[in-house]
Amino acid sequence: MERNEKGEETMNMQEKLDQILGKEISQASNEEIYDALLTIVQEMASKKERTDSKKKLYYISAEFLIGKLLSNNMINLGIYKEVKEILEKHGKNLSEIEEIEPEPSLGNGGLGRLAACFLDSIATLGLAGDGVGLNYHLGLFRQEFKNNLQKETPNPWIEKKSWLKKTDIVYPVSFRGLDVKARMYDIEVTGYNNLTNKLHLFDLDSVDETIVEDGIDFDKKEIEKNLTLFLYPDDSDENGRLLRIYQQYFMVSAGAQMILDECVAKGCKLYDLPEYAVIQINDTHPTMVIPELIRLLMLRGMDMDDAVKVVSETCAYTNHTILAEALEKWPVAYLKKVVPQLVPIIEVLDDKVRRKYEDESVSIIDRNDTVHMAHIDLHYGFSVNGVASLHTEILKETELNNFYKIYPEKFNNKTNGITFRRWLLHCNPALTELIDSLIGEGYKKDAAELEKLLKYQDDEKVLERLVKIKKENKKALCRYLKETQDIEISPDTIFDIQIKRLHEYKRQQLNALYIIDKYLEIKAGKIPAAPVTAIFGAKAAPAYVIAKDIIHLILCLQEIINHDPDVSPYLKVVMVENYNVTKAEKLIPACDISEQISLASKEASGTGNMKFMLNGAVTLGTEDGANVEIHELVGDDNIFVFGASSDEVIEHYAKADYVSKEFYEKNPAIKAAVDFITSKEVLAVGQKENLERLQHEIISKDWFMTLLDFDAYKEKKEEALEAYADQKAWAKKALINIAKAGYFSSDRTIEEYNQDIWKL
Ligand code: F58
Repeated sequence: MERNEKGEETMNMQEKLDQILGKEISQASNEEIYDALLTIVQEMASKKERTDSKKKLYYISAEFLIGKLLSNNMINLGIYKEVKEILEKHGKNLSEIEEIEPEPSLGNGGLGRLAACFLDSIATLGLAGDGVGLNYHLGLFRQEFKNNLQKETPNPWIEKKSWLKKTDIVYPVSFRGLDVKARMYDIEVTGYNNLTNKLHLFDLDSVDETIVEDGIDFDKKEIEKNLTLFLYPDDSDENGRLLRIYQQYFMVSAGAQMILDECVAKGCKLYDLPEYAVIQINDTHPTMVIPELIRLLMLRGMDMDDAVKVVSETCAYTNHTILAEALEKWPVAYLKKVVPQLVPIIEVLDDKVRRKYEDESVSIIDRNDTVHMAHIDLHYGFSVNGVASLHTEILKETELNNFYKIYPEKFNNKTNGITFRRWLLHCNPALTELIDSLIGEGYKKDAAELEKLLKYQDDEKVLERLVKIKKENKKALCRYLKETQDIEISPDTIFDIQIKRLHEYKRQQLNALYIIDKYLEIKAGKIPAAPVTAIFGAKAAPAYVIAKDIIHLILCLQEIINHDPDVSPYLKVVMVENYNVTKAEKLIPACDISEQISLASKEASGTGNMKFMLNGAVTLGTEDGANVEIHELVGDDNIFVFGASSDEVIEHYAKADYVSKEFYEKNPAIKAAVDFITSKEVLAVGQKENLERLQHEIISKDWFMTLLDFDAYKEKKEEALEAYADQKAWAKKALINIAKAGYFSSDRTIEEYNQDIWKL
């Protein structure tokens, strides 16, 4: 026994583990040890629970892509090393125990992962801020590959013993003709050496997983049984779209009631709500919180004008996209079917706008009786931010220019960030150790200190160690891919990685066309100097046909190329199945070239680009999103930039003068690559319908201008591959990237949110 500051006897870690296990660690199974650690961590985290300060942030989001929690929580609680050593002493391996934890399936992509990084930084900075979201039982779908196609299956992740804590807190939520109860579950969010915040996830007791059959199909009308089954249920039919409104309203109504309760308990008189709460609306999915809060305040006796004012001073909005199709719009008729109580409020909000501004384009309800959700946020929130400099500029100057002219003071930029606890300390312990040994540990709290590494940029020993660490991480990835997908790749090849949601604007198809071009060259006898392994990871939205066709093409290329003895020594293709946070943690530390090749102007920020940089990969990218800021930080010599600029792209759209067919017809390499999509080689392993559809799309439409950038991409990629040959020069680039990554710590981002928006 040890003694604490008060002189009381306390158990040390080993004793705690022994006690919970009721047996020797060496005699316990990995599952038992995982359960015991979960108990210990939860107990420690609860003891660090924050007592609320007057003002608190509520980060409302449809997604929280939190990843596995055990190791991260242990790192943040400062017990990771100790536990690892105790386990090792008893013949147990922490990474095997980590495998047991299911990854919570509560997110889709960058938006959800950003929310998770933010929760970590908010807690780490000691700010009072909780997350509010939904507890999806089957999460986003699980991706499986069959016959070179993506198949979706449910992704159940909630086990008997988990990080979720069921609470007794329940709020009534009413839909048209249906009253339900929202139960709150909590996940504790540990800060690094700091107190614990909470992620509140609402759920419905009556949800029934057994109604799901045949992949991810279920009766979309059985709201009581399906409400929190899936994140982003298929919205290609009306019932699917209505279900999304049910989900959104369920989340914001329960969230709003919780916020009001918490504030009132602290003495808030409702008129002073902005002094007690600030609500950050993560994209438009939680936008209904604005009319819902107005409604709730009116129910509590406030008149509408006051309620509008109070809510407008409480809510702030983050925009994550300029893609028009991603900006949510709901027909008034749908809202009437699900949440008729909000319709009169939204109509008044629209009316107020119309009285003030003649410009039809800023109205909330348009001529087709459709509600533009972002417009509610823009008029009735006090802040709107983009997520990277370029993105915010485009919002101001182009996409939301009409709003910017009305409310210039509301617009601000918050360049995204990532938590270094997960994306360096946890996922790359070897690199962390090297950095610790060179510059100390101060960078863990103040990421800007990473710049101290710059003084080692010509230190051969340091550069050699960097190369060695990368090689070991690549070997670990090779073992993992062999175990999980029976794929064999060599750590002696260049690992070129593109992992992100599958979307045409992100242009995985550009990478695929490059691979085809390379394949054809090798077949024609042009042997490349350096062998490359092209690695992809991506899920396509189940109803997004072309995205699924692109996955199909990549899987076909994987089968053809990896089995071709002429080509596979120089080129291999890997499509990682069911890409998620856990897989990202293994892929990113092993990467040499980070593919960030979206069509300029379309990627709001990107955050994978930052994770790769921090782990010593060099970016091959367009001047898009946060790539622009990476470029500015590392300088021309330490990034490979190509392609049309965002101004050029925006001009092409304005003039509608991009014709992909001209590129296809005039450029023989492009023609050969595009033709290959329906060649006999590919048709032998693929589906004609899918491949022809994709090919036709590229030749006749190519909305995201893949062919426009093909030559520039190929040239830059060759340059990068050649540069890799000089290992010392490459390691220097890697080191400079790591040293300059400090700016992208989400601690910096959160400090900015707090200073400019939340003011906690
Ligand atoms: C992402 N958005 C942006 N949306 O694409 C990325 O550039 C940015 O770095 C990130 O947000 C964080 O700001 C994103 O992940 C989605 O997943 C949508 C959710 C709703 C359905 C359509 C996709």
